[in-house]
Order: sequence, then structure tokens, then C-alpha cells
Amino acid sequence: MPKTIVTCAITGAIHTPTMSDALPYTPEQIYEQSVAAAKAGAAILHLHARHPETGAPSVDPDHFKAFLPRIKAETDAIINISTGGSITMGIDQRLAPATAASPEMCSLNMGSINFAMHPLADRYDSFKFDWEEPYLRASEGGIFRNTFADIAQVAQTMGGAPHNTKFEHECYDVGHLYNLKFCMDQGMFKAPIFLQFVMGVLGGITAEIDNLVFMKRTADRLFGESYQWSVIGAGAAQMKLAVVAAQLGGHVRVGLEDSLFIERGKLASSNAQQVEKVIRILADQGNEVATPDEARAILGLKGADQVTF
Ligand code: KMH
Ligand code: ZN
Repeated sequence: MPKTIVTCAITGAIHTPTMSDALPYTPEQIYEQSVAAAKAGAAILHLHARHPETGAPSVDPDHFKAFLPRIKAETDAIINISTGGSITMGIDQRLAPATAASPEMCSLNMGSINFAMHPLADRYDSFKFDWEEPYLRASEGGIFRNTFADIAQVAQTMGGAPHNTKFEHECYDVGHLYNLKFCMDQGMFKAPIFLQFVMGVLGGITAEIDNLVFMKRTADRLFGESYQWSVIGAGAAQMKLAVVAAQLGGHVRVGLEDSLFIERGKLASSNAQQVEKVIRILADQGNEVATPDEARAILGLKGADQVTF
């Protein structure tokens, strides 16, 4: 069984400060939780930034600069920067942090979806910050836009020189695998590609084991041996799908971007707590966890000395 790569997605752009006091949004909190997650065994840190005062999603490269060099100084983890930003932002804005930092990895969303978060708003009577409720409710009428032109723009900007950044291909439904296959056939990406099956977002495929097997079988058919894969089980499905993915030879992603919980009804105290839990389960079922350098070799990354932060 190949080693399992654990990614931790530290803060994202879905959850809001009202939902959990553990959700990091200041540079200090993002730095501290990233270092702790890496020390707990996450080989990859998937990072978004937030506005330091309000916790609103941010793609300001200066907000990333406030934590990236500090994380790099204290860990050997692979830095993966989101090009998803938040669902309200255009692709030029969303690319700004990755072009500034030239990271080893960045995300690349493989299709447009109704990325709906509005049901989350109904769970709270009041919000810490004014932006939170309208942001969540607006997603009922919003589209997370990732057209073929957007995908090509990210591929051309980040894939070749000078960045040579490897993509975490976020696939929210089975059609996104076909989008990726089309792009591969155009010569846009080099093997081994790294697929992230995103399951359980309202607007995408649901987080069921049958669907995970379906995604994997489809990827096997389309990409043969030339891919690595991982799974995000959004919300309550996080650990359940991680366990199954690892048994099927896949990698796993945890973190407060994807779920705020450590078990049913109990909020996680930190990102590191989720990393520790998944690593405990992986060890119990016989999966060895990859170090950052092992993950670099598996994914064919350029190396931590090639970034610009
Ligand atoms: N928040 C996840 C569901 C991105 O950053 O590009 C997907 C994600 C998108 O991580
Ligand atoms: Zn993300």
C-alpha cells in the first residue's frame, strides 16, 4: 500500500467566524494553526487568507505574506495556495496570491457549480460580523465560476515556467473529471496529476461511499496509472470518506475549511486536532503517512526552495 498524504485545509472561505471560535482568520492564528497541523503530520497545507479584522475571505497577497514566510521558516510542509478564493471573486483576483507566492502547489477548480452555503445561515440567530449572513445567503443565487477559459488561464499562468506549480484539481462532480480529461488531451497538465474529489458541497456530488467509488472508477478509466487522488468529505462526511479513501489507495484532506467538527455535534478545537484524529485512524488501519518530502516525490513537486516567499 503506498503512503498516504494528509492535506490540511486551514481556513477556506466557506465557514465564518460565528460558526466556530477555532476557525483561524488573523495571520497569527493561520500561522499558529498551520504550524501545529504540520507538526501533527499534515504534509500539505492548503491555504486561503482572510481579512485580519473581520475574517472575510481575502485574496490580497499582503494578507498571505503575513503568514507564509513564518510557516515556511518553521515547517517543511508543502504550501498549497487556493485559486478558488471565494465564490464571489473573479479568476484574475483569485490568481493573485498564487502568482505572488509561486507555491509548490495551488488548487484548480475543474468546473462551475452552484456552490451553495445558504442553508448554513439558518443555523445562527446572530452573527459576529456584518458580512457573514449576506455572504452566506447570496450563495443561493451565485455561481462558482470555473469555465474552460478560466481553467486554461490558471493552467497557463501557474503550470509552466516560471512557476511550475502542481495543481490540486478540485472535482466537485463526475463531469469535472471529464473536463479534466479534455484539458489533459489538450496537453494542459503533466502526469502525475493530483485529483481532489470534493464531496458533499451543496451543488456538487453527495458524500456517499458509492459516489466515491464511482468517482475513483471513472478516474481510473480516464487517467489510468497517471494520477494520484485524495478526497474531501465536506462536513460530517470528513472522517468517513478519509478512512475509505485511504483503504482504496487514495490520499486524504481534513481541516476546518472542510469541516468544523471533530465528531458528531462537537466542534473541533483546532486543525491539528483533526490531523491527529485522521492519522490515528490511518495508523489503526495500517496506512503509513507520507512525510512532506515523500509527498513531494509522489506528486513530482518542484521543491520548497523554488517558492517566492
Ligand atoms: N473549499 C473546498 C470545498 C479552492 O480553494 O480552490 C474547495 C476548495 C476550493 O478548496
Ligand atoms: Zn480551498
